[in-house]
Amino acid sequence: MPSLDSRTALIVVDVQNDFAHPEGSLFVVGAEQVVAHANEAIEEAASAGGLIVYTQDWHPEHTPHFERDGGLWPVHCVGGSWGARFHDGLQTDAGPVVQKGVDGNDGYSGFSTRDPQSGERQATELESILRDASVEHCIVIGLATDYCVKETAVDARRLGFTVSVRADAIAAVNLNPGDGQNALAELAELGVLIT
Ligand code: VGL
Ligand code: ZN
Repeated sequence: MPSLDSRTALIVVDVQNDFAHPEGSLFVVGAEQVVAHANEAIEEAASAGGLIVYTQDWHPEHTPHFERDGGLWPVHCVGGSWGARFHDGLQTDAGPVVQKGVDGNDGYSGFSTRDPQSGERQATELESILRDASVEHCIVIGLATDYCVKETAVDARRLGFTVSVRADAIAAVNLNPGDGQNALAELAELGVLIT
């Protein structure tokens, strides 16, 4: 496994109340462990001189992402709401925050968003933050394994980074039983190391 150093970025995906707090609208079972283990990972990355970047799901009140507007999900992570805030237990001062979903764009990856009408993809600032810091390896943790963690890890591979996912610091929505396990299997196929 690549050692953790200044060429490593820890990407902390969407550890926000709606996913990570039991009262959140899209609470992910197992998220309590994720907060604790994410903090450990943040400490480790920080002491090794690695870059830490947080992502936030950040939706408008209405978006085709939400069930009430024709999509899949209950209303969650509406920008500026309690649900969109980081979980209180998370150490949040270790690096920059990249928001996705802003302007009603869809998609799950921290690296890109997708216009729900045209399907057009647009990069977020995540890749340039990593390139500016000469990052080579990404460690992806957070929520949720089967959506934003997976898509962020897939994009990181596609962009040429080596990637690992820390299994103790992720949890899955599991809309269908096994989705989380299947996501990890797909990632392993792409050469993502599950640690
Ligand atoms: C996510 C479902 C909807 C995630 C975001 O962060 O994995 N999942 N929006
Ligand atoms: Zn969302």
